[in-house]
Amino acid sequence: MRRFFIHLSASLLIASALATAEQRQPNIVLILADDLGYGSLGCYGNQELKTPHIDQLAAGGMKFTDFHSNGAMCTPTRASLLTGRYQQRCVWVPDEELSPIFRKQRQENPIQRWAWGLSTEEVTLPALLQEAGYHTALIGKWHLGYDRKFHPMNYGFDTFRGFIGGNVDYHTHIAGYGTKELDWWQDREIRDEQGYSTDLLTKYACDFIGQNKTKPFFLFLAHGAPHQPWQGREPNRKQSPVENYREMITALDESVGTVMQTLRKHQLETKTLVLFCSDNGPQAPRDFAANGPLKGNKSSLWEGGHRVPMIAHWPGMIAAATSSGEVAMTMDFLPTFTKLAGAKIPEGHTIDGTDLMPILKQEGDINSRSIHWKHGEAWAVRQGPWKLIGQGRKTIALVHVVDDPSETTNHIEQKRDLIPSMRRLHEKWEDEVGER
Ligand SMILES: [Ca+2]
Repeated sequence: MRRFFIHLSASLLIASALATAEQRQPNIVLILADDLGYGSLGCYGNQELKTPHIDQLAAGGMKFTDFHSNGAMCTPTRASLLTGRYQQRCVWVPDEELSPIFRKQRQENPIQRWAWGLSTEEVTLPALLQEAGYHTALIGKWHLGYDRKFHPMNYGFDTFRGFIGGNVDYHTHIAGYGTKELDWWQDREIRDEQGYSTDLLTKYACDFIGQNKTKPFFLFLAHGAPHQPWQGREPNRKQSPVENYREMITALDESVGTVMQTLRKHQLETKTLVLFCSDNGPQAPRDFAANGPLKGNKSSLWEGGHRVPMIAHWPGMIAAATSSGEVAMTMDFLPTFTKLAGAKIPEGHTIDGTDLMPILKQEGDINSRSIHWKHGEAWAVRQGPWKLIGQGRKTIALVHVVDDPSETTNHIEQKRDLIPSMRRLHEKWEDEVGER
């Protein structure tokens, strides 16, 4: 009998140690939509489109109403996501250093060929999680360098399915610009296959979850949808751009539903933090209300360029049906995920983002910091409810983006006293990240 109890308590100890380990290292699923606007989902007020699966995710988790992409375009945001730093602080390697083959391709087809890559010296989220024992996958879009030396598996991803460039044809998987070659990868090999890319990526994401159900994993599902070209599931069906666009968002919504169903099937829902967000504001057909009340679209530093949907879901850890007005940014993912994983950021290495778990658990706030954007000559700084927007040396607008998210009232005259300190804050930031 005594032996039985000893055995039992030892088992309990092991079980509780395992439970703690599981809790310490939750799975992380990050689903990134491409060019999805703030107003393009049912749960963010879209009237014409049904997105039941994403809405369900929002109803069971925390829906952010003041979340921002670091950039107003794809590549900058992705760099900040992977590094936890302002993309302006990251090291970028120019094309002069690219391989001779790539340089030759570029000479032959210079139009729109992207000429930079994120340095492999950067400390990246997948590499940190990999070191902490996670199995890591990028399923979807990369867009941080075309050359093979910028291949995602050189940055800490154990596996890669998807495309390197900014977009592909959803049916043929031919690169949208650049070489016009097939851009569809299985790890380090280019391989063609049949299928609609959103659905293929969903399948690979679910396969990866199934293969890794007993160990911690990081799944970065970086959908191409609803980035151009606007193509529905049937390659030969005649539809308007808006009809295609709606179908792309439906496929994206179904992808979220299928991923969640797969997590439930493997009983991983309570062991997995799921985040859904977009990399920048919309580029959408003119007749589609992509941005709700916001002004501006992709590439703009009005709210429409960078305020994006963000939903965090984790039953048991994040209370259901809550909504957060906290100001957060893409670069916050790295510190959040690495802390959850128990991963170690090298000593002395600068991270700009902030751990979001206190917000997700409703135990703290981070609104005292200022956050910054720069897009060409355009710049913006957010401090509390105020956002100052400028172009070069010129100050263009001061807006109260909490009361007036549509940015209809410019307070540049009435609130003149706020401007010098905000400008100084932004200049200090520019000096710090090396943007001036
Ligand atoms: Ca994008």
